[in-house]
Amino acid sequence: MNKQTFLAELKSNLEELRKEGVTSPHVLHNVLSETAMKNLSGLWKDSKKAHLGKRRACYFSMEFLIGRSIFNNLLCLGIYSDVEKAFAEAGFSLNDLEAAEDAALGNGGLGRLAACFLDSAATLNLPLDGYGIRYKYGLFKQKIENGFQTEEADNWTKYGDAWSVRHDEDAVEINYSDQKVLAVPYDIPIIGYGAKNIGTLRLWQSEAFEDFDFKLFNDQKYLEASREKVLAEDISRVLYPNDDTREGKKLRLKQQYFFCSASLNDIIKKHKKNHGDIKTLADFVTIQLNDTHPVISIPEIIRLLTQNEGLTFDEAFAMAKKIFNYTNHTIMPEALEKWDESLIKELLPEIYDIIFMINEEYLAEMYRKDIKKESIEVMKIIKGGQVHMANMATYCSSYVNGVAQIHTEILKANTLHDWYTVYPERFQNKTNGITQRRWLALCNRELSALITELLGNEDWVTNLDELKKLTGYADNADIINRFLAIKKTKKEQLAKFILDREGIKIDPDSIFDIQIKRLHEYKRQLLNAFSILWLYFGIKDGSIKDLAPVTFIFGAKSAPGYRRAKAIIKFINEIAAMIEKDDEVNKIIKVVFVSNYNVSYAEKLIAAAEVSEQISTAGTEASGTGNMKLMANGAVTLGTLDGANIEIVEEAGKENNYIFGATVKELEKIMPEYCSRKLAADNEKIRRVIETLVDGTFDDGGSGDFRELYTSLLDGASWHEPDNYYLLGDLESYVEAKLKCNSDYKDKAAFGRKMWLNMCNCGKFSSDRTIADYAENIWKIK
Ligand code: 26Q
Repeated sequence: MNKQTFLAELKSNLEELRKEGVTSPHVLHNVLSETAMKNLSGLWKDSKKAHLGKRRACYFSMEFLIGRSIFNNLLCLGIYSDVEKAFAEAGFSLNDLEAAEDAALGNGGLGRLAACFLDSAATLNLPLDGYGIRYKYGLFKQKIENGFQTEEADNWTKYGDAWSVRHDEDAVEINYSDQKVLAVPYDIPIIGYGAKNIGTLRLWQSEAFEDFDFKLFNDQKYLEASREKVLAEDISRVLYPNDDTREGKKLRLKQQYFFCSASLNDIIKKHKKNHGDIKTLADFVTIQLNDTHPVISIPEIIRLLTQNEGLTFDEAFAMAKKIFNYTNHTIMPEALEKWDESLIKELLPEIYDIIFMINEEYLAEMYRKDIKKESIEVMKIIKGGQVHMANMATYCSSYVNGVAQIHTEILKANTLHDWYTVYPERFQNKTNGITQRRWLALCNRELSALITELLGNEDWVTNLDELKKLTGYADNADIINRFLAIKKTKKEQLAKFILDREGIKIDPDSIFDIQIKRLHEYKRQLLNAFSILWLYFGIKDGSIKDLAPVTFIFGAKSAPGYRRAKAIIKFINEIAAMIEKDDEVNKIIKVVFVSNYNVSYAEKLIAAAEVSEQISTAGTEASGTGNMKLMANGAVTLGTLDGANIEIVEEAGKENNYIFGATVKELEKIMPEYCSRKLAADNEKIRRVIETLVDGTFDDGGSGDFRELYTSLLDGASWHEPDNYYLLGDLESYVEAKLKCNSDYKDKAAFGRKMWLNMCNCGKFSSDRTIADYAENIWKIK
């Protein structure tokens, strides 16, 4: 892209707007984005051609949580400051474009990871393209009303979608047993840093063949006239808001098949056009399955290759095994995706037949290999009337990977143990990563400037290991003071934002202790809440003195139907209100639950954080990626030895972080005999804290939900043991670590040193490293 041409065009467009008296940030956003899109179209075309000409990788994912594109794209195009200046000169402010919507086409970690991966691949100049769904409504917008979460639809394209290009010429017909729809692709450019390569995210939208039945309309049957259209558009209407597998809904399966079938048709068509022979498909294309959500691709590619391309089943199956790889993102066996056989049979009869054949193939192979009966049963693809997607994925993939060392070890030892015994060579680890472009360079421009100044160049933006070279400044008081001053600036910016958005005033001189992630029992936001109550009671009874003022910030969305998670949000808000009213405590502790936590909010929270709460029960969080973003911005981790936390403290030093709680190994011993009731009976402080759920301290709006939380901790429920995430067991050691952290904070230089060293040692957690590893050891692309 020619910077001069672009800027000249932008300036003239802005001048026009100025003359017309336009002030709408949406109009400004669209004009800027459209000008950029026009100027990068040449490079994009070239990149697309280059990707199709060689071996390439395709990332299949139900979710791409890209967030707001505008600022990131300006950064990657190298025109951020120029545009900022052009805006100012025309009497506008670039900051106003924060009104632009986030594209929240994902739930959380898995979706954001997909977005970081595309960014890294584009920057590394690797041929990787994303395929997913263009949901009309992304993840719901959250409001907090009277302490309760409420949901609203997220109509993210309301003011247009300047970063997408529709490609009607590539529309694909998708067939279900009783319905036929059109999949229309919209392409989003993924701009590599420095704009030398542009990747493509292709999102499919579902449409009817005929918008409208005129005959019915003329008969005054208005609703029926639009029936086909509504039913077709239902398929890509909304992102499912659960980030676990509770829903076995037909529409979700239709979504999965919809984008998999469309993408595979597209890939096959492009391959034939560029390379002629279908038989070389596996030489030119490799597909990464982001969890089991796109695993229906496996039977679908076999269907396409046998029905349309004349391959035999054996040939097609062999090809599929070469093409696909599967990433697992969850340890918990109960979360592994299964579909009722009857549902697949009813909706996609041909696909069902192919799955059946794959299962037969599986059985034959296991008999040949003389695998023992019980093992064969465990790994079966079809059993108990259901299709087990993780089994199909593992059986039909070249490589299977977990997303952090410990997670991969647990997969091999438990979740996919039998598979590991049969195919050990298939298993790899790919510890997750995050892109430092968005999560440091963009969200913390002040810290970026300091880093660049000290290193003398910007190389770290594409090589995060460079930050290690700054280790020596840890004992340099001037530099640490500058670093802390920047942190203070980011805290002030966040405080202002929270005041505007939530109407809540927070003190930038207090410790910013932050837990931001989806709301889940295993992530233990409730444990954090209990620890705050522990501090509260400690201050009240005088046992805790001299606490450094601290602000606990939560950001989390609960799945709309997840009752306990919603109860936890209300509980946290009740605690916040109680403390706020207490003049003895409210100068020392403040609790804020921010509303509608999303990518853009994350950028602000992460840059301002000092303590990163990563407190999942050991063995439950596959990796976590927020932990990495917070580390890169200099927050210390207060966490368990779970997921990537283990690797984080390996890199940054245990002495620079606050680790507590039972380990995976310890829990294996503890859990079978664990009795939360006895623990509560023996420990007065634990009892004091959990009794607040039932003693009338707090109001759950008469729902009985707080009592239900209480019961789940002490008595369990039909589907789980009491306190199965070990909140009460870890509570005391957690509070200890929190208090230690709080007391350490008072020594500004020493604490600043810890924070600095976390930043310096975050290099491993760049998604550039992760993607280079996938490219070399799984995709074999260059
Ligand atoms: C499946 C079927 C039906 C409805 C919903 C779902 C569904 C949707 C989203 C299941 C799972 C998810 C998302 C899972 C997720 O985000 N996992 C996280 O992945 C991150 C990236 O690897 C890890 O860092 C986190 O540890 C993991 O929790």
